[in-house]
Amino acid sequence: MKCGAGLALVVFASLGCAQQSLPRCSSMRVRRNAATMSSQEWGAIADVLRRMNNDGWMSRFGASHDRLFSRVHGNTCFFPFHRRYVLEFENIARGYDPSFVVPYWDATESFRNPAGDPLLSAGALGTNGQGSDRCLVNGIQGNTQMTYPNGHCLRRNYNNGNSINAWYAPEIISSYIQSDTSLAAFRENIEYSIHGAVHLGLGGEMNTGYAAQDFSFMVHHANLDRLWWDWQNTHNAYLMYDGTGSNGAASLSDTIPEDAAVPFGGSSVSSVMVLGYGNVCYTYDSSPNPPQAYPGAGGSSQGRGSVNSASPNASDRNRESSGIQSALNSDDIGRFFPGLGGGSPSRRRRGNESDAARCSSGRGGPIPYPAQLTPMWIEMHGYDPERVRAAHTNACDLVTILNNSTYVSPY
Ligand SMILES: *[C@@H]1O[C@H](CO)[C@@H](O)[C@H](O)[C@H]1NC(C)=O
Ligand SMILES: *[C@@H]1O[C@H](CO)[C@@H](O)[C@H](O)[C@H]1NC(C)=O
Ligand SMILES: *[C@@H]1O[C@H](CO)[C@@H](O)[C@H](O)[C@H]1NC(C)=O
Ligand SMILES: *[C@@H]1O[C@H](CO)[C@@H](O)[C@H](O)[C@H]1NC(C)=O
Ligand SMILES: [Cu+2]
Repeated sequence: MKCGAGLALVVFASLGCAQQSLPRCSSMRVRRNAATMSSQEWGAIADVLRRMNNDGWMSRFGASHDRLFSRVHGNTCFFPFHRRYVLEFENIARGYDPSFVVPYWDATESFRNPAGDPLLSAGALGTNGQGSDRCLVNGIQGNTQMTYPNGHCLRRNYNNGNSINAWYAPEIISSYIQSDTSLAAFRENIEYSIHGAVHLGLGGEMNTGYAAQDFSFMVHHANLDRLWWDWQNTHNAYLMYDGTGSNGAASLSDTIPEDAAVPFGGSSVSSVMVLGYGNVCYTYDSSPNPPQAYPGAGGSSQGRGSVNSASPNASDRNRESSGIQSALNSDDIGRFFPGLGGGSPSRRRRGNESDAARCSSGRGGPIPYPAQLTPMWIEMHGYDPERVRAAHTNACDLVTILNNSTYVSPY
């Protein structure tokens, strides 16, 4: 309807709706893998967070996420909202320290034993909460008092005592990146898998609508944003925005929901679709650089980046891809890893593709079956339980197939 109207720089798409072309950023900051950060760098982040909290920013981010909750989860706006939201946090933090950049947390790497993730240590995001209130007592936000929605210590409460139930293996996320051909499908798979698993695994503050008060939220969502960017590159689908948005059928001209506590200035979804353009001046250390020119609407089916995998580590990516190519039959590769082309029929091994019983048992083989979202989490987000169950079964099918093959995970 109003897309592109009145703007000088417009490129007309074949479907009749004008797309605004945005200028390329003159400089771009680089979001790094949080696993590579030094203790000095974590210390600098701790300093910014303390000052932002004193100035009320952590509460404002917590409150705005809480109040926008039902509009920005469970629909395709999940991705553009959180891209804009983390960017706003980063922009404000840079007012305190011009070198501040939100790092990303590749939470797949510690999927077997998340509580052992180096980021969940006293030198980084902190360990499990302590005492009956589960107060976070160490790490960059240790012993912090929050004011939203009322006075409390910043909390963390692992979902399995002092351990955390298994997260999603990198191979599962790689499968989503390769096999999902619509953003709507990719959103469901990501939001119902690694997104929920990390929130639920950490618990405490991360298991509330104001989760953003825990900096874990920012590094987690920066990672989900990286995965979206990798998906966009893999499919050359920078401007794909389909399915249901925050207010009916998704449209690039939709305004991203915002709250007065953290205003976005009326940003449209289209303004955040392409990294490196307009006001979205950052990239990821392990992802392809932004395209040389602003992408046209529609794109092509030919991906420009050979991303295909969730891992930021190039050598792990290669071992994953070649291992899958030699261990899975071509039907399974076609279903789960179409980006890897045809498999080798001589190594054919049939997996049990509907092993729902083993899946829900929580047990796992070489790659553990990922934990399910809890009924409370599903209800809190207003998800359709049937869609959540279907996504989990699909992930379990893949785990069963990988387990019942010669594939050895590099992770
Ligand atoms: C990638 O992972 C391998 C182990 O799989 C490790 O030896 C190497 O140092 C990693 N590279 C980077 C850049 O982290
Ligand atoms: C494992 O693969 C073999 C063939 O290699 C097949 O006969 C068997 O049914 C599979 N088992 C499961 C549990 O999928
Ligand atoms: C697949 O798994 C189901 C559930 O565990 C089981 O009933 C069925 O026999 C299995 N099929 C094959 C071919 O292994
Ligand atoms: C993993 O697959 C192997 C081979 O099919 C099977 O023997 C084993 O029971 C599986 N493990 C689990 C925990 O599913
Ligand atoms: Cu959120």
